[in-house]
Amino acid sequence: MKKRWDIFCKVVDNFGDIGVCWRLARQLKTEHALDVRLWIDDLQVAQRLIPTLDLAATTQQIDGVNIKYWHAQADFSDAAEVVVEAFACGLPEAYVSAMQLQQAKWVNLEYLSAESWVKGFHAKSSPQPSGLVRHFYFPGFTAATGGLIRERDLPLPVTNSTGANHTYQVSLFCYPHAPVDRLLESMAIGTQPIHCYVPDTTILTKVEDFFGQGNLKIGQTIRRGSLTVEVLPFLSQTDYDHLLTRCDINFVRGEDSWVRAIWAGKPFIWQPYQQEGAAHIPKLNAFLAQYYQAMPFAQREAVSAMHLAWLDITFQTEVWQRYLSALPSIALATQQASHALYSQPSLASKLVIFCNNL
Ligand code: TRH
Repeated sequence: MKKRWDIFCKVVDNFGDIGVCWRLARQLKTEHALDVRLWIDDLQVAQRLIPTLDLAATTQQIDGVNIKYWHAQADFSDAAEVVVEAFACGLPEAYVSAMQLQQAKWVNLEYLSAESWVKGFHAKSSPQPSGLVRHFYFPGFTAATGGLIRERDLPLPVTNSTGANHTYQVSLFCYPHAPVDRLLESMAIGTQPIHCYVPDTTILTKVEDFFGQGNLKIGQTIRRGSLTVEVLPFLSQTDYDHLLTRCDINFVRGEDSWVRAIWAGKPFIWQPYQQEGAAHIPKLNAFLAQYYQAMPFAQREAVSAMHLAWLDITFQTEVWQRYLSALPSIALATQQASHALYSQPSLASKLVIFCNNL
């Protein structure tokens, strides 16, 4: 059993890198009793998800995880037995030398995708000039991949009633190029009352533009037609997870909030991270085909149309209305699909077995 693990996290942009690494670090510590150091190169971004993080401390312990500030002058002389390089972030040269002495096991944690090529690349290895071997670990949705990040004690997702006369609670987290104004307009003109929570992110200006009101404040609510928008602070990761479980519909993006929406088990619309050559479109389609495979055709059509419209500035109100009309059956299918994934071993437990067998 290899006890000492290091995770290296470079915050490239957004919150997904730290979001995934922080979750994984805590699970390795609390569920597998490993000694985990999490190296983070940008404490300021990390602090938004982990509010108790001290920006001035180069070493600190939170939830049992030893968080190290990753900077050029840090001491890299002591390598762990297992090293997780998140998203090909690159390891410091001095640290790789220390890994050679230690004969450390080296795993690169890749991005999540439901595409079929993933199973062919998962667990492949690449010998390095240093004599070390780098292994590729792909998260995924099937037994042939590295699994999905999920806490061991996470309750099974449950569905709220989405019956008539119920105000739908919606959470909205997306990239700023999403057709936010058209979505809000569709919500405002519909007959279904909607309460939309918007955590403070880069889309706030788009919300302000829609209401024609600058400088929306945290905690403020604002109404138009059937729509009420409530501005939330940027939440801690734990509070954000709770928000997703409370809402009837979640708009999520990237990687970590996407997986979290799956575990919340509520209908969700995922906006993939935009990639060069529109590589995010096959990624989206592969996920929809995989996740909703058991869903009746008409509902699958409504879900798929909604996801594609959400990528497009010509977003049509009818697509949103069709989605809402199908919501009770989408909710049921979402819960079933999430339950099916829940029965698979989690990423952290598969990763521990994988690394112990290296
Ligand atoms: O921020 P993201 O767009 O991250 C992305 C993706 O990971 C993408 O694949 C990657 O290439 C790019 O970063 C670099 O979306 P994601 O992955 O959902 O991460 C957001 C994290 O922020 C997630 O852990 C949830 C958390 N969060 C909060 O803690 N509080 C909040 O209020 C909100 C809105 C999010």
